[in-house]
Amino acid sequence: MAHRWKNTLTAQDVTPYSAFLNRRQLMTGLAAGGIAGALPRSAAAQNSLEPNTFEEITNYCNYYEFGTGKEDPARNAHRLTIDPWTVRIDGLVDKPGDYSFADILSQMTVEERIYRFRCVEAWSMVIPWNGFELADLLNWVGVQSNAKYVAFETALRPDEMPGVSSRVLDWPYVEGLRIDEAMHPLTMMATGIYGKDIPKQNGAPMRLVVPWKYGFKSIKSVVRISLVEEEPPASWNVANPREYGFYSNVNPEVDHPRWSQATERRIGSGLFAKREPTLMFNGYEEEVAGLYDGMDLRTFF
Ligand SMILES: Nc1nc2c(c(=O)[nH]1)N[C@H]1C(S)=C(S)[C@@H](COP(=O)(O)O)O[C@H]1N2
Ligand SMILES: [Mo]
Repeated sequence: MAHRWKNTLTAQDVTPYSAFLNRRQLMTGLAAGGIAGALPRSAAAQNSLEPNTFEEITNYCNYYEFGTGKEDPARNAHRLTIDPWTVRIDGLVDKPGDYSFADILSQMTVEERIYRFRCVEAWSMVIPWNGFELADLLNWVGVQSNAKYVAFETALRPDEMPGVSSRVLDWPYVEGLRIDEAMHPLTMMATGIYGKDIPKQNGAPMRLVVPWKYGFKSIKSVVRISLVEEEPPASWNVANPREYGFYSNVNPEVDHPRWSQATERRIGSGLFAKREPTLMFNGYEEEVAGLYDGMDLRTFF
């Protein structure tokens, strides 16, 4: 189940470099075939497919409801109360309602997915998420045939979120996907990182993860999911439509008006590390390019 998708990195693909070294040391004493077999692993490690550490993932965050500094969410998000947590699922669905997070979880199969994560600001990480496919949730509530988009909304709690007194964005934070993007098996609702409950600064108790899109599409702490007919508003697109499109697929060939998107800085790679090339659809081209057949990706950026 977890590993149907070639570009879904698995624990085997992203063996930490230290583990690889240990294995290679072990294998050096073995047959030559063993060494050759270990070499591609070296290439993979140098290509930086090892996951970021839990500390990196949970201390370098964007969650503007808790402040615009990268360390503000880690410092402030403890104020968010997540128990109880209710998600309203409404619009063009057979079973609309207010679902508790616990009810949702009890219906879903949680698995590990190690995904590349690329922020529009040109930094990236590799994150071992735990979560379930959004499609499973949507199928459970029953999507009606006229639903064309899915709209998402983050909690808005001025008492708990010091960042919302600033009007950097229109609150609540909202996002949207086309229905085929939402139903794609790579699209998940994350409920954990490294096998632990997802920390509040990363979007507890559940947040969207769309690995082939810029990070801001992956909306945190979701309280509402609506199936709709028209393209829903998306916070960054509303704030600056010239700079942030509705689709926001990772694309090294379409630059942000103020910076290049051709390369990225891997968080944790060190001050003097080389920037890495950004991959089309963040490396998930084989799986998702078909969703955009016939679309001009410069127009629909
Ligand atoms: N509600 C909400 N969701 C959000 C954001 C935000 O400010 N508010 N920031 C987005 C951006 S720009 C990115 S890059 C990712 C960051 O996720 P992470 O902090 O877990 O790495 O969350 C996205 N989801
Ligand atoms: Mo981002």
